[in-house]
Amino acid sequence: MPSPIRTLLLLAAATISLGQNTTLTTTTSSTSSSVTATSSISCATGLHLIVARGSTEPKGLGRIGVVAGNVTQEIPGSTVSAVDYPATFDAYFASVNMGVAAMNAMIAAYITACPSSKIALLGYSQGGQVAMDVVCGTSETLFTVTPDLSDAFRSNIIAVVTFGDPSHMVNQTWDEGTSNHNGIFQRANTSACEPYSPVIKGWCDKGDIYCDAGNVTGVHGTYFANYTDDATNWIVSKWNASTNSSGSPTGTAAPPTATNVAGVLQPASFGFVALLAVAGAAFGTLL
Ligand SMILES: *[C@@H]1O[C@H](CO)[C@@H](O)[C@H](O)[C@H]1NC(C)=O
Ligand SMILES: *[C@@H]1O[C@H](CO)[C@@H](O)[C@H](O)[C@H]1NC(C)=O
Ligand SMILES: *[C@@H]1O[C@H](CO)[C@@H](O)[C@H](O)[C@H]1NC(C)=O
Ligand SMILES: *[C@@H]1O[C@H](CO)[C@@H](O)[C@H](O)[C@H]1NC(C)=O
Ligand SMILES: *[C@@H]1O[C@H](CO)[C@@H](O)[C@H](O)[C@H]1NC(C)=O
Ligand SMILES: *[C@@H]1O[C@H](CO)[C@@H](O)[C@H](O)[C@H]1NC(C)=O
Ligand SMILES: *[C@@H]1O[C@H](CO)[C@@H](O)[C@H](O)[C@H]1NC(C)=O
Ligand SMILES: CC(=O)N[C@H]1CO[C@H](CO)[C@@H](O)[C@@H]1O
Repeated sequence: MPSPIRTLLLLAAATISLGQNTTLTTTTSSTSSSVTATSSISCATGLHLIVARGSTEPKGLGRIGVVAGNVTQEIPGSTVSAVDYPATFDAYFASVNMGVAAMNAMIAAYITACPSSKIALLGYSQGGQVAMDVVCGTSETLFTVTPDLSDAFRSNIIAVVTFGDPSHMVNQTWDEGTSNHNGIFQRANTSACEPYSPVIKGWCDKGDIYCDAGNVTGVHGTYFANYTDDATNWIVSKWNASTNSSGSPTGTAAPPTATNVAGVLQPASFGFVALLAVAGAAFGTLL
């Protein structure tokens, strides 16, 4: 079980090796221009996927976008949105909080616009922690506590998929992969995950530095080659199951347009995000 000190050292080492800025300014300012987009949501006739990339990946879907892309090949009329958040190693705690706020806002906005929509949440690494924090609430040590996802949205969420989530806990019903250790930011309270257990799958392999608190450097990057098809098929099977019982979500749906397919950023609640950034900056500067 890694101590908080070991965890801090790990993150500090990662920060130094990447030579990253430790200020939050540049990462927050880039999110401040898209507030108007809420009214432009058009409801997918297929599945809507909300994707959170891993630490240090360029803005957009990141590597786990391959899973989202493959799902859209299988489910016609599906759309994909990227969570617009810093995804930095430095100021990791603040970054996760901003990701949680942004993903929560995207879910709320989308379901408000499209009440019968079916949604999948995907995340790699830090993005996996974001997705699980959104669903379960944030309970990990050192992180700002956040509430679990509103029950009002539960029936819309048909799949939650993570690769290499640092908040991974062993022996959960949703665990996939070969890991038998908790992650470096192990979740303190999984109670609120339980109602979602049939729709969560988290892949974590033995030795992964983050989700398994392991020491095998390459493992964290192997999920895409090893599990993309498993994850894709599982999401499609959940979609199939959801459409079989309740009928395809149509209603207010408009045909997906080029502007809401892969990579387009959805609005978040930036005032809230800014507050969280201030709260999290204290941790960031420690690193
Ligand atoms: C830090 O950010 C500043 C301003 O964006 C940039 O000019 C500088 O190159 C960055 N430094 C590193 C190490 O990334
Ligand atoms: C997980 O389950 C295995 C098998 O029951 C058990 O040996 C192990 O101690 C458990 N690990 C934790 C962290 O609870
Ligand atoms: C864990 O979370 C549940 C649901 O959010 C809550 O009712 C419970 O009090 C929490 N347990 C602890 C030990 O904080
Ligand atoms: C890596 O982890 C394994 C299992 O936890 C341990 O047996 C091994 O000694 C570790 N190796 C190093 C170099 O720390
Ligand atoms: C994942 O794939 C790599 C090769 O890319 C392989 O070495 C490794 O054993 C695989 N891991 C699992 C758990 O199957
Ligand atoms: C999902 O349903 C489609 C259409 O019935 C079917 O072709 C496909 O094999 C199903 N996929 C999975 C993974 O269940
Ligand atoms: C719907 O359910 C029926 C009966 O359970 C099954 O035969 C069929 O394959 C399902 N269709 C899809 C698209 O999953
Ligand atoms: C099974 C399948 O369709 N896999 C595809 C997933 O997406 C990648 C990247 O677009 C393709 O290379 C795979 O063939």
